[in-house]
Amino acid sequence: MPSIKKILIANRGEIALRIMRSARELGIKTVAVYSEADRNALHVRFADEAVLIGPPPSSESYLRMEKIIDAARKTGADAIHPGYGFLSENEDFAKLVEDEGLIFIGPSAKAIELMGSKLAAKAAVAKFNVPLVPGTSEPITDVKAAKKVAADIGYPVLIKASAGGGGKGMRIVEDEQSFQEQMERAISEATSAFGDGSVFIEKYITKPRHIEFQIFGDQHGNVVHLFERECSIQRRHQKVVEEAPSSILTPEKRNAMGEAAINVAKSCGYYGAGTVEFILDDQLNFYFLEMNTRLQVEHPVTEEVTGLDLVKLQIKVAEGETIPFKQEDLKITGHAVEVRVYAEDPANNFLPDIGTLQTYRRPQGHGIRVDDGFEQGMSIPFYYDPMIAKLICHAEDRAGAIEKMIRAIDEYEITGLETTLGFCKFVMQHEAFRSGNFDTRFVENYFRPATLLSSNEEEEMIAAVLATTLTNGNGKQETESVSTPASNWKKNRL
Ligand code: MV4
Repeated sequence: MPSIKKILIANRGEIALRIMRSARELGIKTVAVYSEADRNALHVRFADEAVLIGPPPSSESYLRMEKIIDAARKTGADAIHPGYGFLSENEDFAKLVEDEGLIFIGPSAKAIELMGSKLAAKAAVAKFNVPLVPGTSEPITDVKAAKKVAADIGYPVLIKASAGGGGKGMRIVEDEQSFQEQMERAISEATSAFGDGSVFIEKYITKPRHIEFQIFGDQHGNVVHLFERECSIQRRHQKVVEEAPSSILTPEKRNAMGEAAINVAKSCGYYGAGTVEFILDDQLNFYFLEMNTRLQVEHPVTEEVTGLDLVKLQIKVAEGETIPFKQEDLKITGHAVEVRVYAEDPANNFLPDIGTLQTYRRPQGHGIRVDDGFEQGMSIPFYYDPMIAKLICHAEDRAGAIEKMIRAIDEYEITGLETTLGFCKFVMQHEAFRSGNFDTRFVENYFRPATLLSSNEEEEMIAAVLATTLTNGNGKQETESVSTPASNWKKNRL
């Protein structure tokens, strides 16, 4: 069994720190790579060694495979952890790492490649009796044949790009009249975005819940699941709130979905950490959507409810060890909620608000975890994802975790830039979220930018509404349409 002595972390920010911490606890040395924009970044300071790999744009640094391999060679690293994003789901990179005689801390290049194609993934999991959304299992090319399939499934249908994922390259088709146009657009978009114009059709599930299972495989064919995370609160395919467990799964449904998730992993000989994404319809039928072949941003909620360190587990199975527990040894303890804190302005269409963290004070106390990569005085570089931190709360039950989250958000002090903290608090206080009665349309259904206005801004807005009412002579309509967000905001006062 090869034992890893030095890991190069091919990433930056909070996840690079997260990985280095676990490596250090295992007595493993760490190597950071960094761009010119990250010279003073915490992941560089935290690592035992650091190698500059290029200019700020990720296309010239964190995405440069050969520079990263060079850095590993130079420092004598024997393994590479890709984190999430960047090269984490690039099968060519995984292959390059292995060809170099290094350990890729992740699945095989083959598994990454297979799951990267939605159609290939569907074909593989179908053989393992994993439920799929009704639709085509082959790429569609002929409009007439495709229309027939759509009519059989029943409108609305969704056209998806095989090479897409995470919501990229999807088109809803409401009726047969618009089918041809939408199909042509989907193919042309897929061709230019992914270099692969293969598209397929699925029944459109209109109010889905997004529930994903954390799975783990070792290199000896063992696969377990570490239960689910619910990630239905999203904004434009960007997750906002994640929790474990889901508030709608019964133990029976959890077992059935967990078993299906394990079968997805088995269908591609998976090892390492992976996530199997399902959607649930309003009857709680579940369908496999896609598999993410990496450690996910939201992995901490699973760590909190299982007590496991997923990064340590990743390192152990990468070294060839067997998973050190059985499925029946695992249980869910309490409830964990995570919110993502972004340097974005919710009042201004979530525009990135890069700048300096003039004040930066983390919340503290029982059951609170903050995974971040910044300190007071640092600025958020404009080149990368504007996530400042992940705030995770763990309590005995869901209500307790939500109350703790509200307390933690109130205690979190960030000045110098706009953040999504207030927006996260809005979600925590919303009746639909608290009751568990929500779906992936939560944000579009309930959130209006004016919801988060400060009281000063609210007064200005009321004044503006009054002015409109007085001047246009058609006050009723105007007043109603403009005043709704403001009165909404009162109920959810920060
Ligand atoms: C769907 C769907 C409804 N019906 N597929 C979005 C991300 C990608 N993983 C797949 N997605 C969806 N696929 C069918 N057949 C709705 C979505 C979807 C969604 C899924 C999970 C979480 C949030 C979402 C937001 C919009 C659409």
